Amino acid sequence: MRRVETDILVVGGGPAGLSAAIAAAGAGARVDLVDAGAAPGGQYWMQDPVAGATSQQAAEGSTAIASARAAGVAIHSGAEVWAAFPGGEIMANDAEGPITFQARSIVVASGAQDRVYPFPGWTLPGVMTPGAGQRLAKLGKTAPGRRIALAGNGPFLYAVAATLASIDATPALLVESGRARAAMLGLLARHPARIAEAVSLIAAARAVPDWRRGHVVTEALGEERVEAVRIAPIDERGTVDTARSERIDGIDALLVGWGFRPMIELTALLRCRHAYDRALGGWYCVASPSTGLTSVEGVYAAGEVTGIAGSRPARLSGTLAGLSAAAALGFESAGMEERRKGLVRALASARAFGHALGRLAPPPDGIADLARDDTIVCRCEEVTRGEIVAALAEGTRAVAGAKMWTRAGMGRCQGRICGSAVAEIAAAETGTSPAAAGFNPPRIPLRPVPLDVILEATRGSAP
Ligand SMILES: Cc1cc2nc3c(=O)[nH]c(=O)nc-3n(C[C@H](O)[C@@H](O)[C@H](O)COP(=O)(O)OP(=O)(O)OC[C@H]3O[C@@H](n4cnc5c(N)ncnc54)[C@H](O)[C@@H]3O)c2cc1C
Repeated sequence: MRRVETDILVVGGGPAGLSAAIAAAGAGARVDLVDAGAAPGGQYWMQDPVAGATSQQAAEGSTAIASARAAGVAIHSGAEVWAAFPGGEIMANDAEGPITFQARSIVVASGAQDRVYPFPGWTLPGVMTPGAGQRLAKLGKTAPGRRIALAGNGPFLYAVAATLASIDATPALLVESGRARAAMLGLLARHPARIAEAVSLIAAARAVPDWRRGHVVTEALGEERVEAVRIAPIDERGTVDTARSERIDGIDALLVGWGFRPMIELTALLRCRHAYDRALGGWYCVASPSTGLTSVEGVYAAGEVTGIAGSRPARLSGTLAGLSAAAALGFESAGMEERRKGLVRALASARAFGHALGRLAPPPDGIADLARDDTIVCRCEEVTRGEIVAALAEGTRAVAGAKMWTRAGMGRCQGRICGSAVAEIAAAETGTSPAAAGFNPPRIPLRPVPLDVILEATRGSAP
């Protein structure tokens, strides 16, 4: 079995992880970076292993990857971390089998994933997340359909519209819950450096022939696959007015998402402190704004896992965490303290913008109530909303309790997909808050791994 001893292990090769690795290696630390993707880059700097860097984002990513290699970072691509133990032992698995890392410090930069809420018809073929549709377009140069409906909230929808347009697959319909145009203009006035990016994203949205603001998709309709969608407006009180719903036919792909949720499974396994803010994606790992250190000694966190804020804060927080982790191990260089102070200031401003954006376009209240009693909420274990509501009526109040009662969140994704919805259903049914409903404590293995890999990795290792 491969065993790697290192100063700093970075988990995640997106903008945050690559920035952390470059900074820490530049300071003189031995750094290993492990990333699940076929190539590092994460979401924003996604690399196409076949076509190479075909966009500005991908080109920035390939420059960062080259810098990391030049700084001596050992990059382990196609490797998924599935276990972590106190004391810095981390287990990953790649095509050749298990790798165990023994690190003096860890930087978790595990990013985010699309946040979804179930609704009738969401399990039909042709319904997917905007992130999945974007990935198809970016990596496969394949359109998810011929008449695409794109729905949810936030500027990510515009970014997906732009990516689809780049392969001549401009969506036919854009259904967006928000309509805070004045507030958006006010925010841009306070952050003028972001205006050019905003203008190009809005142009991508404008190119969509049918753009409905202040609406949500309430149902996907079809026999074998999605063929139509039902949409409804949001009324003055912010609730979805299903009485005024409208059916739109001729749709063969529906991309729905409600921003992102931080991937906290590893930081939770490492027992770091977490906090809840719906506008930041729900549960996120709490990290010091001046170092990136979490509540656990030697464990740092950077990027979207510390709350959804965007790619610029991801880069800045990664550099800050990498420098801080290196300094804590004694790798200090001249001018490092000044550099860190500058990073802290830039990060505060970049995060303020990202967080304000999240607060402008939160998922509408009651969005989890679109699911009916017979709608599947947990896709892995096929648990319906009605079963979860019955468990709540019998006495459970928390996400972890609903899992024990119904198996929701017990399947192979461990609740990464359904967790946000179960928390909001629990909050609505019991009159509490999603924060009070908590989250599923993650279990080893974090990701599905073959049994022989577990056996080989754990032989003679920590329990
Ligand atoms: C689907 C999706 C699409 C996005 N597209 C855009 C976009 O077009 N424009 C934009 O501005 N922002 C986009 N974002 C927002 C994105 O989060 C960026 O802000 C940026 O990529 C965040 O950088 P990060 O390093 O924090 O995380 P990421 O870029 O998400 O990188 C995290 C990396 O960690 C890896 N990882 C996670 N867990 C493990 C594990 N257990 N083992 C090994 N590796 C692991 C992941 O595979 C990933 O490569 C997108 C987000 C998502 C979820």
